[in-house]
Amino acid sequence: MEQSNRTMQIIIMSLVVLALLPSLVFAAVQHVTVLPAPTIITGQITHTNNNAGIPDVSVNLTNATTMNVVGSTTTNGTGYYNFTNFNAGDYYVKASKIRYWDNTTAVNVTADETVNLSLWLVGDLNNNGISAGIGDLVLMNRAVLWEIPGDWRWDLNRNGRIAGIGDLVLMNRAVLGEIILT
Ligand SMILES: [Ca+2]
Ligand SMILES: [Ca+2]
Repeated sequence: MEQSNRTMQIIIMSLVVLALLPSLVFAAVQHVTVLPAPTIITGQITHTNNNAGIPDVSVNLTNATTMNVVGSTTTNGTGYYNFTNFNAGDYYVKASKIRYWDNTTAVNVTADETVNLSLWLVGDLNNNGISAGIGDLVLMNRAVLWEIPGDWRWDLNRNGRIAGIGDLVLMNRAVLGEIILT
């Protein structure tokens, strides 16, 4: 009788395992497929005027879904940076350094990616690598007089108005060496 009970127990256990098997296998497969591969982003941050690498640029990696900053680094002496060991997905790469306009780009990371960005010096309207030179002042004056169209780089006081009087005042003061445009 005891032997028969034991046999029955084994049979029931076997049936339970068999019944659970498909969901166990499914769970295992699901687990494998949702594990994204770790990826790498590398790139160089350069000057818009001569494509030379810029050192000491802050580069942030933001998850585009959660908007959490998941990585933060600084460019080396030749403007290169990298992010390692994060999951594939949608991200923003943002480069910023004082005296330069920020630059951000969206990137869909599926494998290792190269993301290069260029930075524009604030107040360098003619893009010759010198902020608040005479050529920049001439351009600002002409845009204020509506002789040429300006763009967002002409909004030095960041009030949303391109080539306004406030922007001209800032450019004048920078040309005179009273302030440094940032
Ligand atoms: Ca200039
Ligand atoms: Ca303005």
